Amino acid sequence: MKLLKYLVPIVLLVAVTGCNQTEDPATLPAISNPSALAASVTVVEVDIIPHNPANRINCAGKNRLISVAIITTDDFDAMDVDHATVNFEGAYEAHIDDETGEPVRHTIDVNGDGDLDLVLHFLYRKTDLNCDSKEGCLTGEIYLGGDIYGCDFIKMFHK
Ligand SMILES: [Ca+2]
Ligand SMILES: [Ca+2]
Repeated sequence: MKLLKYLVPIVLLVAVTGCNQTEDPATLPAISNPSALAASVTVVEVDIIPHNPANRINCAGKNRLISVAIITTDDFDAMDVDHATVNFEGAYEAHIDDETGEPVRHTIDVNGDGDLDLVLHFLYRKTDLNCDSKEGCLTGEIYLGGDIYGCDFIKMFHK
């Protein structure tokens, strides 16, 4: 079972030493930066261009699609992610269903571990990436509540 993912949100900036699964945020001492407590975010494993460990992207190819996978792990089920909310460097899923107008959901086991992963496709020119980018990051929402965040490196090249 993967119930732990709901019980152990990773609180960015706050939980340096681990997960505060029993502490009520209201009982935490006041800190000077309120934004640090604003939201709990689950950090997810991201694989830019699955099956390609080099993650090389031709930054002259403005119309190319960049595939990005959110990987299911022991602690996180990528199937819980609302794909329509996933924003990768300013872009959303490029494949839109002709009939419904909704973003198409792609679930593929990209790393062959037996668990389905969520694969998204982003039009390069709709992203904020450029030839100097060193990584690509995404944010998104979980159907039952909560946010995700994850990054992977990119090696831009120019022909
Ligand atoms: Ca990759
Ligand atoms: Ca998998």
